[in-house]
Amino acid sequence: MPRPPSAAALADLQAVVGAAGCLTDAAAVAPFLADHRRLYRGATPLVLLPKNTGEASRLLAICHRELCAVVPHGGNTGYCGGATPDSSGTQIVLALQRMQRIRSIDRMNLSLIAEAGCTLSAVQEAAQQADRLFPLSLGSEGTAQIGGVLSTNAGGTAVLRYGMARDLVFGLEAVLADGRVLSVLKALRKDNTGYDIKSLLIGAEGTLGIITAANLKLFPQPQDAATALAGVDSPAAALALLQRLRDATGDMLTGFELMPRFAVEITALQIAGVANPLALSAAWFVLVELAGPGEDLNLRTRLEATLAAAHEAEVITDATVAMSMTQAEAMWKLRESIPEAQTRRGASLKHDVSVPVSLVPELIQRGGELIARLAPLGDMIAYGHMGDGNLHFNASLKVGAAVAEFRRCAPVLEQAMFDLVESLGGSISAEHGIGQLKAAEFARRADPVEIALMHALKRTLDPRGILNPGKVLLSGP
Ligand code: 2HG
Ligand code: ZN
Repeated sequence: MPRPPSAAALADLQAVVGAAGCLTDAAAVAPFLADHRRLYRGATPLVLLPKNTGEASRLLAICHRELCAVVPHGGNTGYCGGATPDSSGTQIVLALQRMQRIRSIDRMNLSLIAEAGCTLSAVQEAAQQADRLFPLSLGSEGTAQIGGVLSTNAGGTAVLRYGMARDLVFGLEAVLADGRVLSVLKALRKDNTGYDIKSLLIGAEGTLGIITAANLKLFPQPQDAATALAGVDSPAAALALLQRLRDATGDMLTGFELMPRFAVEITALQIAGVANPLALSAAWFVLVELAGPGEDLNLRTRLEATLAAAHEAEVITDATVAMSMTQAEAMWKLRESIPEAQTRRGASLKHDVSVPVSLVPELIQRGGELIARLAPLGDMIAYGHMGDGNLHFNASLKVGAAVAEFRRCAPVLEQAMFDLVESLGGSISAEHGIGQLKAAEFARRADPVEIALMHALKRTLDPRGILNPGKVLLSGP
């Protein structure tokens, strides 16, 4: 069991990184103590900022020897409190933000080695400069760091075509609980040797080791892209549109994002510069993106033809196809600003869930009924990555309604929502992970054998339970 760090242990840790590598001043430490959604507030004696893997390794060796708990910290854009220390004031924060080198890019092999503190945008830009694509894309990509993105196995808006973070990794470098450095950074498309250890660390939210660098998969830059906003009457119609687009465009379909009219309205109202597509008078909107080599037919023509046929068949009510990059960017800005608009509008209850794609309409129907019944002070705002079967099934407090009363509905609504999702064969956490937010529900609902195996792995990789205690697994090793 971890214990409060002694003054001598703190001094040893500070000596490894020097004055430039640690923060103790209250104002400097404050940003590391609250999570992005302001659900949690913790305390720490020290924030450590190692500048390389060697320093991170020495820090972990000390923490292991001294039984100090360590909370790894990236860009702090997570939704589940995974990077926030507890309130005991004994957990050390280890932030990777100074490790932001792109170590190498291999255009021929389509690979790039980035350190954990690189922002996702920095990785995308480095790939782009080499005329390659790193496809993972999130609203918070300017702030999210690659170490956190991999530790949480982040998803985002291009999963449909390219997969989640775990699918985009050749190899990893990580510091283990005792300070040993695991270095499996090879960029091989085929390497069929032994257990897939790197995949265990991805998505483990820093509970099995701390990712310090990764060798990432790149792709050729698409030569052509097309973006459109389509209006549909119902989620079932959106599903029919998805089917048509898949049939007509195969894996050129890179994005399929569903937004209710209400989400579009509040975003156009709250966020400056967001294009208002409300000339389309639909109940639901779908943001569609195609990308690919565009050899025979340009993709915009192909998208227009598919949408025209869908309109003819009364699957969609209307559509706008972006005629320029600026218009396409405006459509994405609308979609990606929804979380920010929700925050500005007031309190919200959020559920990041997934079901088989074919069941999304049923999820929306039944989930909407749950919100109306169990959280009547909220408006349903279910939106997101419909192509992946992943919706952010949220409720936003109605204007002028009582926030405390609304928040009191959260536990009952969450139980009902998770029961519904499970009855549909879905997941209670599609892309945001477990962190501390869902650790109890995960422990309660997961297959007991799976939980036992996770504890066995935790005992092996972190026998003293110093790595991110209380996250993912409710109790220690
Ligand atoms: C998104 O897809 C994020 O925009 C945020 O995952 C989801 O606000 C949310 O619930
Ligand atoms: Zn999302």
